[in-house]
Formats: sequence, structure tokens, C-alpha cells
Amino acid sequence: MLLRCADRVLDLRFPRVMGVLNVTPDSFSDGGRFVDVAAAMSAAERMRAAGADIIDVGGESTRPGAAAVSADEEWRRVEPILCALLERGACVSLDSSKPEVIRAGLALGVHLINDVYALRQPGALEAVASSGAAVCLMHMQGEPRTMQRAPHYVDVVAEVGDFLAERLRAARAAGISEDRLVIDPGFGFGKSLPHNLALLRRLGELQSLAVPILAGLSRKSMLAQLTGRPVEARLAGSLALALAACEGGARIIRVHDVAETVDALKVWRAWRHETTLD
Ligand code: 9MG
Repeated sequence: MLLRCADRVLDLRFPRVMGVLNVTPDSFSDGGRFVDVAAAMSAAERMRAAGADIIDVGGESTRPGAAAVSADEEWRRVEPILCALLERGACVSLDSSKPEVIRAGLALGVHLINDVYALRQPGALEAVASSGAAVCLMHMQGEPRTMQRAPHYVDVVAEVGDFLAERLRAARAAGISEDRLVIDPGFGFGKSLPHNLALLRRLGELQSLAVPILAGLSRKSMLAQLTGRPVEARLAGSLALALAACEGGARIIRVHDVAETVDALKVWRAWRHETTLD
């Protein structure tokens, strides 16, 4: 299974690690309004050295209840980081849903668009179609500000699958080739704990859509419910969820703790007989 991402090809016969780089003022700031580019870049370089295959750069938080930011502000935050990462030869994903930001990122040469709205904003589909970049189409019920209030499904796996199938049809119809498409069930995006667990348990059913699956479970609030741990103490739970997702067929794992996830995946691959230890 190969993923075409602009000028490169990612081999997804085994799971790859996507490192999360949030460049919002609360993540890397000098205490004021501005994101500290040097601090963000050293975090990115640490992730790359630890084995991240892709760095996912986002300038707007999608956490439940997070405030929206303008396209100008989002771009002001991410542009210097995207430029520096691309200059250093990194495989770069842009976490954005805004067509203006997506277009600007593609013009710089980002390799993948990670869109939690699955290219539903007017102009987003066309922007990706006219590039060679890959795209991750994610499922979300509702919108980030309110999505966790009362998520409801009759059959969460079937409904998420139907939504992703429809977005894949739209992407293909817009001219995005098969080898540039990735899907994501959107753990925690308009889902309760039973919804998230059902999706994880039955993740393999999404393989019938015949494109690679990305899973983002790292440090998510389902781990607070399962372990009672605060966000800074969810590493063990995140690793367990990452391996469960690999068992369900996920081929890109989006994480904060890259070094630990890379180690866990090495063990998982050996157990799976995909590597030899001699
Ligand atoms: C931006 N972002 C936050 N969580 C995510 C997840 O689970 N998947 C993807 N694709 N993006 C996410």
C-alpha cells in the first residue's frame, strides 16, 4: 500500500508515525501572542530524530470548546514552521480545514492535508484536487465547539463508514487520485466513550473502503475516562490504543509521544512477524 504525497511516496505496508506539532499560542508562546518558531522547530526536530515519518502542523485547536481563529491568524502561525520544515526535507502535513490556508500550504509544497472537516468547506476539495498532495478525510459529528455535548448514533461504525464512503466519492469525483486518499474515523470528534471503543474494536470494517486508515488516539479524553489520568500522564494508555489501532489495520498513527510510539510499533511488528530480530 503506497501513499502519494506530492513529490514523495510513503510506503504504508507497515504503520507510520505522524508527530503532532500544534503551533497555537498556548503550545509554543513567548507568553504573549506569538508562537515561538525556534521552540516549535526544536520540538519538530526531536520528533523527526525519534522516527516520525510525517509532522502534522496545526495552527487552530480542534479540542472540544476551542475558540475558532481567522484564516489570516492561522496562516501567520503555521507559515514559518511549514517553511522551515520543508526546507529541512521533512514530510509535512498541514492540519487545516480552511480553503485559503489549504491553498497557501499547498503552494508552499506541503505533502498532506489533514482535514477534520473532510474537505467539506467550499473550495477545499478543488484546492486539494489541483495539487499532488495526499489528503486525510476525517469523520466528525457536529463541530469542535459543541461536538461532545450529546453525540448520537444508531450504529456508529456504519454511520462513520457511510460518511467516509461519501467523502471518498466526492474526493474522487473532484479528481483526487486513489493513491492520495486516507480516511480517519475521528476518535473523540463527536463521540462518547462507547462510540470510540466500538470504532476501535471494529476498525477493520473500514478497511473495506480500500484506502489507508489514520488513527489519532494520543492523549485523548477517552483515556481520562478509562484510566482517570490527566493529559500529561496518558502515555501508557496512548500506546495501548495505538497498538489496538494497528491491529485494526491503521497505517498512520497520529501521536504526541513519537519515540515511545516508534518503540511500541517495533515490538508490535516483531510480534506480527513483519520484522526479524536477528
Ligand atoms: C487535528 N486532529 C486532532 N485529532 C485528530 C485525529 O484523531 N485525526 C486527525 N486526522 N486529525 C486530528
